[in-house]
Amino acid sequence: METMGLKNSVQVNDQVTNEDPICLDFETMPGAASGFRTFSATEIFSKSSEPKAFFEEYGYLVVTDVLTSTEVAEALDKFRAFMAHHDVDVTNPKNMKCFGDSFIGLVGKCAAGHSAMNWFVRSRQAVKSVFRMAHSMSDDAKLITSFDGFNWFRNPEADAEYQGNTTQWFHWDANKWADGDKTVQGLVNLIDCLDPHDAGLVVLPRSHKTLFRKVVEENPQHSARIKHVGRHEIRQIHAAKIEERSHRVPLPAGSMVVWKSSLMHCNTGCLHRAVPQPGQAVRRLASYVCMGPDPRDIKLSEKRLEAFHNGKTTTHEPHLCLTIGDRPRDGAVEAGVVIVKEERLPEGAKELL
Ligand SMILES: O=C(O)CCC(=O)C(=O)O
Ligand SMILES: [Fe+2]
Repeated sequence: METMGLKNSVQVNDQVTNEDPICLDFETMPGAASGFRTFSATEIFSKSSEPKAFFEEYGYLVVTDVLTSTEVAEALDKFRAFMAHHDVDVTNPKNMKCFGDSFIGLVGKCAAGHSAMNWFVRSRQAVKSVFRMAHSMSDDAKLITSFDGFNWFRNPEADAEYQGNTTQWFHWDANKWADGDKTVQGLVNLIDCLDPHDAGLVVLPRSHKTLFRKVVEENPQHSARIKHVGRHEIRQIHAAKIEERSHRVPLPAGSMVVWKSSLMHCNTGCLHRAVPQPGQAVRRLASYVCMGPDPRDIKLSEKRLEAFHNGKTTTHEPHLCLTIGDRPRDGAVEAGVVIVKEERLPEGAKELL
């Protein structure tokens, strides 16, 4: 694999000072320009070893063409229907209510994790194949999905309150030290986000090998979610370097990005400097996807089925099934905007339960 001339070893400075308790040599992390490469769904299906090598080295991977343009259009229709059911007309840039978190764009409420859009997206063959590759799983090993929600950003021109850059929330989603390297999360992007100032995921490449490992080493007793350490200590101490060496991942519609939950990341909304797209009400739509091997634990299966039937959105941890968000609103099931019955699942979805 092309290593882009980067040093492979992680260099750690031995001198601990109060200002820099982590003491990492950031020079071992590539900046925005280096390291960025995309792969196609065809390369995943052909079982090329390069995508996996890239993923292990940088902690994330972009795969294009996981959805065809027809599938993207179908997912967008399902999104419009879901939002219309909650009185948000996403075709009207001048009259769009906030729905979900306006700062980071995340939607977990109203059974977003069981929206017809999310179930449609997560049951695509290419999406499942990317997770099999990431977890080194054979084609016949059972994958389970989490019930993640989605993310949308409105056009900043349509929203005077909108803050734009949200890159202050770098974090890890890894739940426990030991789980850090195991969990793989991702998203499928449904609207082109190619302009350098468009909304999107921001990653700190290779930080799963550097920052994450160092924090685990230095906090062996830590049992809370790692994201809290990421938020309050490292992120502040190294803010300037993290900003400088992180990069926003440009994505065309129908592409997907997967990353290790031990990779430091955040997202950004669409900046005011982005090329205006007159009439385009929604500037980002990403369906979160997250799958892993089935640990074959009966208690977990029961918990997951209960979350499914109650329309609970979950965090990006299928093996833990931590629920967030509330139940579907009245009429959502009848209107077909959420799926909380096994017989309503799209083809290829039931096997993920
Ligand atoms: O919206 C994104 O690109 C990523 C948000 C995030 O941090 C996550 O889903 O874990
Ligand atoms: Fe995250």
